[in-house]
Amino acid sequence: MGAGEGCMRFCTRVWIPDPDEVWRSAELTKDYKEGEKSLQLQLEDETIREYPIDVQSNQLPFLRNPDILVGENDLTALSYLHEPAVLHNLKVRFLESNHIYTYCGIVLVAINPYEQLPIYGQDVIYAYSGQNMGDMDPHIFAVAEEAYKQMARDEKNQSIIVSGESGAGKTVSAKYAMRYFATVSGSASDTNIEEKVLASSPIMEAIGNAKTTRNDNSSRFGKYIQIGFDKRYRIIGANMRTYLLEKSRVVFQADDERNYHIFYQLCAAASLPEFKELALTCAEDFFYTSQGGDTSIEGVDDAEDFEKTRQAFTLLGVRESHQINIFKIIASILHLGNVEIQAERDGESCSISPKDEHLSNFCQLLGVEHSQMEHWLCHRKLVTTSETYVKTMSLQQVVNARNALAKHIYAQLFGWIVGHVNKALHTSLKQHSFIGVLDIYGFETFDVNSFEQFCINYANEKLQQQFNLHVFKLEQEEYMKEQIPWTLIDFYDNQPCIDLIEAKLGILDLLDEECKVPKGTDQNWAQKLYDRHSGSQHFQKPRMSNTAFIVVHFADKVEYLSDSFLEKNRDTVYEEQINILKASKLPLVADLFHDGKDSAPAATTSSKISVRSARPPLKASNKEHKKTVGHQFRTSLHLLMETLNTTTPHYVRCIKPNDEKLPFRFDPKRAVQQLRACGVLETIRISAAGYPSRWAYHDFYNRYRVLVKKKELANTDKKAICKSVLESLIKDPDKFQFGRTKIFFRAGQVAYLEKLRADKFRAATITIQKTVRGWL
Ligand code: AD9
Ligand code: MG
Repeated sequence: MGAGEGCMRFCTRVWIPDPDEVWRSAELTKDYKEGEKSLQLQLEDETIREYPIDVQSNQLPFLRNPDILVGENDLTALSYLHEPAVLHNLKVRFLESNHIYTYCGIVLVAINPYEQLPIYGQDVIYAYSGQNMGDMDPHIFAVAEEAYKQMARDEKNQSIIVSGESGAGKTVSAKYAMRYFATVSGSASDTNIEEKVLASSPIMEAIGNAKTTRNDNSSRFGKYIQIGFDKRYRIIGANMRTYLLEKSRVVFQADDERNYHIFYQLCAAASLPEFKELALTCAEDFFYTSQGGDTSIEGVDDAEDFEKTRQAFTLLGVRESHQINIFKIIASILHLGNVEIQAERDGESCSISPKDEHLSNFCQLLGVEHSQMEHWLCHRKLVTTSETYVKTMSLQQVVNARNALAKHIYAQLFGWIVGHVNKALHTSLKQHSFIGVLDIYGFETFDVNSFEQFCINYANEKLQQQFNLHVFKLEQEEYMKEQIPWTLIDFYDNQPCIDLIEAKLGILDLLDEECKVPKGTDQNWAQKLYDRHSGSQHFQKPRMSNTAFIVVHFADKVEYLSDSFLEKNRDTVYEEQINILKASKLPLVADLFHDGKDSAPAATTSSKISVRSARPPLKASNKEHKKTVGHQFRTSLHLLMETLNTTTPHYVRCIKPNDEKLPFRFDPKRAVQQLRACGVLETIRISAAGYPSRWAYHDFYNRYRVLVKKKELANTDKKAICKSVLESLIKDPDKFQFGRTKIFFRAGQVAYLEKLRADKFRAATITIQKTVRGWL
C-alpha cells in the first residue's frame, strides 16, 4: 500500500524499506512526476539516495504522518495508517517517553519494558477506577476498568484476551488485570476470596511455568480464569480452565532450559527436616532436572519461591499434610527419572536392580508395591481374543514407557491441583456475571516444530478468527450507530486454514485415523496429508522432505516435522503401571488415577506386535479407546470460543521488543514481525478500508477553526460550521462522512487538513511580520 497517487511534491516525507530499521524516513528533494523511474530522496542523516520506482505498478513509498500525530496514544488517529506509521509511533512512544502502552483502536498494544515501572501501584489502580478509557493514558488498568464498567453497564460477561509471543508479557499483563479487579471490587464476604484468586498465580506458575530460551518464566499451558461477581459487582469466586500442558518437558529439556519450577523449588528445600522422607538432593543430581545444563535462573531464588508456593497453597486451604503428599508425588517423578534400567544381552529385554534406590524411593513415596512396579516397568501385557501374553521390552521401549508414566503422573497431578484451586475459589453465592482473563501461549515457530507447536498455533488461529469477526462486527456497529452509509468491507478470513486443521479429513482427523491403524506411522500420515491436502492454499509439502509439512498460518508459514506426532497424539501409558498406582496406599495417589480422571488412553499396539499378526488380532489390554490429545484439544478450543463469543472481548497484544531481555531496547525487526503476526496490522487494514480517523464535532471545530471563514463563525451551530467548512475544503465527498456525533475520514484526510492549517498559520505569521516591519 503506497501513496498510490501519481506525483509527489518536493519536501514530501516518506518511508522507504530498510534492512535494519525496517523503515527509514526520507524527504523528496525534487518533485516527482508519474512515469519517472526514480525518486530523489534525502535521508535523515542527510545522505542523498535515488529510490527506484517500478514504473509498471507505479508503487510510491508510504507517506509520513504530520508530526502532530506522532506519539498519539491511539494509532487509529493517525492519518496515514500503514506499517511504517504504526511502527514509528510505537517506537517513539516507547523510547522517547517510556510509554509501553498504546491503543490501536480496540486493541491495547503493550511493549515489554523489561524493567519494573512505577505504574502499577494501588494509587494508580484507584486513579483509573471509574474513569473513561479515552480520558486516561493507555494502560492495562484502563482495559480492566473498561471491562468492569461494561460488565455493569451492559449486564454482560466480559473477556480480556491477552496474546503475544513467548516472553512478550502476557502473564504479567493478566496478573495486573486480575489485581485490578481484586482491588477495585473487593469481596462480597469476609472470605478474602480476592486474595485467593491472586494466590492461584504462584501455584500455577510453580507447576506450569518453566525457564525456556525465550522466557525465564514461560507458561507452558494456557489458562482462562473467570472471575465471578455478584450483582453489586463484588468478587465472589473464580474458576480456571487450563489448556494443554506441555508434558514432554517433564522428561526432556533443551539446552539452557529447565523443567517446571516446582521441581527446583523442592530440591532447594530438600534439606528441610519435613522433607527428609522425599530423599531429594540438588537438582543437578536428577536426570529430569539437569538436561538443560544449568539448573538455576539468574535473579531467582528457588528456595524463596518455594516458600511463596507453600504459602499460596495454605491460603487456598491445602493443609500441610496434604501439601506434603503433593510434594511426595513431585519427588517421586524425579526418582523415577533416575531409575537405572539395564539392557539384557538379547537386546529385547531389560531389568532393574532390586537394590535400585531410586525405584525404592519412588515406590515408597507413592505407596506402591516395589516388585510389581519393577516387573511392570520392564514388561507389558498383551491380550488377544484367546490368550494373554506378558512380553519383555527393549531398552528404548522401557525408557519410553517410563517417561510416558512420569509425564502422566505429572499431568494428573497438575489436573488435580487445578481442580483443587477451583474448589477453593468456588462459591455457593449466586454469580451475576464474570470477567474472564485469557493468558494463552502465543504463536510460535522454532527450528524444529512438533505437535506442541502445531496445537499452539492452531489455538492462535482460532483466536485470530474470533478477533477478526469481532473487530469487523464492531466497526460495522459503529457505522450503524453513527448512521454512516456503508457497504460491507472485505476482511481476511482464516476459516480455510482452520478447516485444513480441524474439518472432516483435515490434519487432525487424518492424524486420529493413523493413530488407530495398527501399523500407523508418522511418515504414512505425512503421506496421507500430501495426498489429501496438496491442493489447499494453506498446505505445502517441503521439496526436500517426505516427513515434514508446511501450514500457511495467518501469522507465518510454519514447517512441522511429523516425527512423533502419532505418539504425542495417542499419549499412551501402560495400563499395568497405572493399575499399580491405582492400588496405592496413599489416597491422593489412588485418587489421581481413578477412572474418569485418567485422561490418557492405554497402550495400543506397537510395531513389535504387528510382527505376530499371524496370530489372532491383538488388542490393547484396555478395552475402551480414550480420546486423542488432538481431539480433546479441539473440543476444549471449541468450548473456549463458545464462551468467548458470549462475552464482550477486550484485546491486549503484547510485544517483545528485543531478544536480549534488555530494558527499553526496541528492535524494529522483531517488533514488526510480531505486529504482522498478531494481527494488529490486519486490524489497521480493516480500519483503513473504512474511515480510520474520526473527530468528534467539537474537537474538530476547536482544531480547525482557523480554516473557518469569519462570517461562518457567526453561526452558533458548530456542527453546521464543521459541515460547511469541510465541504469547501475537501472536494471529494467520498473522503469523509458526517455521523451523529463524529466526522469520519478516509485515510490521509487529516494529514491534508493539518497541512492547510499549517499553511494558514505560516501565512498569518508572515502577515504579522510584514505588519510589524511596516510599523518599524
Ligand atoms: V510465555 O508465552 O508464557 O513464555 P509471557 O507470558 O508472554 O511469555 P511474561 O508475562 O512471563 O511473558 O513476561 C516475561 C518477563 O518480561 C517477565 O518475567 C518480566 O520480567 C518481564 N515483563 C513483562 N511485562 C512486564 C511489565 N509490564 N513490566 C516489567 C515486564 N516487566
Ligand atoms: Mg506466560
